[in-house]
Amino acid sequence: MKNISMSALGIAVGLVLGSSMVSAAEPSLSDEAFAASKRIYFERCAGCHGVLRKGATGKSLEPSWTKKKDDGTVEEGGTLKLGQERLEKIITLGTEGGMVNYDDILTKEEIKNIATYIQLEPPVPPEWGMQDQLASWKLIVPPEKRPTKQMSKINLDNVFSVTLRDTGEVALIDGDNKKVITVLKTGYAVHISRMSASGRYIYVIGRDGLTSLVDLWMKTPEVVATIKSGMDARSVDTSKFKGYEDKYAVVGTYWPPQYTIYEGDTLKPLKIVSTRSVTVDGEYHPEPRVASIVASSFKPEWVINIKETGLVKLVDYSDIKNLKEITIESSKFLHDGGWDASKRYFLVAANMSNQVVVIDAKEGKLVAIVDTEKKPHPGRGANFVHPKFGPVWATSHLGADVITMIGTDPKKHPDNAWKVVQTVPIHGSGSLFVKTHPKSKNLWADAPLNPEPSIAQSVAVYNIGDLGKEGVEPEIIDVAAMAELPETKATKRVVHAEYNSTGDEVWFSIWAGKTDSSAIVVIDDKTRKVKTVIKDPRIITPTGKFNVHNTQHDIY
Ligand code: DHE
Repeated sequence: MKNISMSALGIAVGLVLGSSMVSAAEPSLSDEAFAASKRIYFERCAGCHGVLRKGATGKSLEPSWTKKKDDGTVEEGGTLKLGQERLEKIITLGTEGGMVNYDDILTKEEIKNIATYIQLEPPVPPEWGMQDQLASWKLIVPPEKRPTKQMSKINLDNVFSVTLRDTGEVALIDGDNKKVITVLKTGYAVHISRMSASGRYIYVIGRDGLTSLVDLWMKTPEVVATIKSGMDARSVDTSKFKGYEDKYAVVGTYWPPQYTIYEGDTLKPLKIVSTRSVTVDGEYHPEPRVASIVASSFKPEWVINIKETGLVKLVDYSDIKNLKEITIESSKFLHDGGWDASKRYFLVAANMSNQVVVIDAKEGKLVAIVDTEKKPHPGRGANFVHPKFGPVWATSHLGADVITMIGTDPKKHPDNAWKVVQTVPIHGSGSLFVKTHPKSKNLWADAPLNPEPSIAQSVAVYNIGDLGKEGVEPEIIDVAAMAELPETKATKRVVHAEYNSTGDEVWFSIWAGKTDSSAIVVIDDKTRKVKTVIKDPRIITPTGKFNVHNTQHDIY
């Protein structure tokens, strides 16, 4: 069994020179442990810390910060100054800053090995170009063999595509009768589902970069095409502008750092564009990952947010051969975001800068960079009319126990536009998603990454009509208890609210352990009481839920 170590040569030299302390301090792993840790790092850590470990939502984990120096002391001047023991502790227990505890996810041995692994130089994954993509492309049912009209009687508008995080699947659930229509194999730890402009196709992106195209018109919806867009991905969207409906899809990858444009109904790759470039600070970055993507309704354009560089790209898809990109300088570590209610302004969290960036999709320029509390994390955010400040967009925070509201109406409420008009307390930090619906009077927020189980298992709900009053407090609802699931070791994190198409029900996922049976809790939005608990042995680790109508029309 060969050992992989940081500097085998250095150790040999050290031994020859008689400095045995060097070899004692040098982290090393067997080939097997290295390969297993590499997989765990990719599945659990790379999303926040980056494949090259330069840091983004998570801190830099390059050996200069993680590894003790050869004399056994820790690096000075950095924020981490770690070493094996402290790394193991952090991975086991998590941190206040939003890193989850892994003691109920990984074994002690895995934690020990991953702590060692991140003190070794990161292996660089291969590139993934056109030839690789074409070789991975599977057109399972070509367009001419697909139905020409909807073959089932399902109310497609109210279907939910539900991520089953740890099984590499999505469940399609009929929102009318709450029955699972089908469970489809997709990529590993699917991240999001997005709809084509017509509402016929669902595009599902796996963390492993596998893009799957689902045709809802079939009697039982099926995956009709797949392609491996890269090794690591989070975002996908489609061409939604008039005249381009269902024509193109675009997938952004974390690795390689690039986006790819596809034929909308086949996933045939048409063009790959690298996002490697210089950051807003003027430094070259080798891994600027594609975070959120949205489709403009003003122009044939996608808004593509590049995390590490802090650049927002407005990509004109009207002429793919002569592709035009507008590059907007904003703020670093762009992550998730959504449209304001008018769909003219896109608000995106620059989460590690504690800011929200506002882009005007009509004028194609930066409008504002709004300072907020620590680590805003909106999902797509929530739009509603505030009783005092007019139209606002709200976000919750990973790093602060508040909800932030930003004014979004520069015409009628110019004094409030692009300012934080109010913050209200939430039951804890570690919140990921807020949600409302144009027909609802409620604003909901989860807190699944809070280290305290009673907080992670509950949600906060606000009366929108009361937000103008002094001392607003939310109602806290223990949604995990509503599911009446058996006791488990893992926290039953309640995550991601999504409304049904008529806006009178709100759905929450119970994100439990990967072998625990789980559920989706459907709450009556008016009474805030449980309406149905969707249980099915196939529902394992449900997280994101995407209602066809709301996703198709960007309603949130
Ligand atoms: Fe997400 C959206 C990245 C962890 C559930 N997540 C997004 C988006 C990005 C992103 C860039 C925006 C996509 C878009 O709109 O085009 N997420 C990341 C990460 O890098 C991170 C922090 C770490 C990782 O390894 O992936 C991460 N995300 C998670 C989770 O652990 C969550 C809670 C559970 C899960 O399923 O993996 C999770 N992310 C989601 C969901 C959305 C999302 C449900 C879509 C929200 C929406 O309403 O649109």
